[in-house]
Amino acid sequence: MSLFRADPRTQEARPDGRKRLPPGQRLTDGWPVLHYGSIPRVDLAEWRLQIFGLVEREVTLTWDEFKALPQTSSHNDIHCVTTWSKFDNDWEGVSFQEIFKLVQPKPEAKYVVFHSYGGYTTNVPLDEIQDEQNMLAHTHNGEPLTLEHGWPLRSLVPNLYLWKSAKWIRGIEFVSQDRPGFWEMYGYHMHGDPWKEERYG
Ligand SMILES: Nc1nc2c(c(=O)[nH]1)N[C@H]1C(S)=C(S)[C@@H](COP(=O)(O)O)O[C@H]1N2
Ligand SMILES: [Mo]
Repeated sequence: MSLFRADPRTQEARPDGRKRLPPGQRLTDGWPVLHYGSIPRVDLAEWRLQIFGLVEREVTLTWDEFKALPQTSSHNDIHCVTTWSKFDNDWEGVSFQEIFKLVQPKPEAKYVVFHSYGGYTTNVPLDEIQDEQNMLAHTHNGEPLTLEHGWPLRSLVPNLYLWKSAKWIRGIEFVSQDRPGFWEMYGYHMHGDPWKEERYG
């Protein structure tokens, strides 16, 4: 049986007018697990989120401090560069807007680099994460993230290919110049817009 099937939702338009299913993508019902290397295990008591670089106030949060920040939810679709898309995900977590309030990015900050436990990194333009649906997510469809999907916390940038959404996040660095992360150094696109098929290069 195929993971993929015809679904009328793939023909829908987004509020921004773009087709809901980006070019070259197929819809899946499951949720494939993709990452490089092994799953890092972190004790919540030791877990830290470090927010640093070009900000007025560098901040390191414990898990309790993170959970005490205002929480938000979002509903969106995710798109993996290996061509699967998963529609109608419900996420809960903290929006990047809250993080910006906390640390106050300096005007010269133009990009962020996400750092994960285990060493993974990925780069995203700051402009790209302004919207409310971009967040640090701990809950998916009402359940805490499973270990393989990034427990306890992942970043979520659903308008870019999913490699830009770092699982097991431990740091957010604000930088002025774009800097390739893990897959970007291996030839993945610096930006990664699924509607422009910015897969590689
Ligand atoms: N820390 C970390 N985050 C990561 C990766 C990784 O290797 N390590 N892989 C990325 C890639 S290539 C994809 S497609 C998505 C997959 O997320 P999922 O396993 O929850 O579907 O995670 C992204 N985030
Ligand atoms: Mo990926």
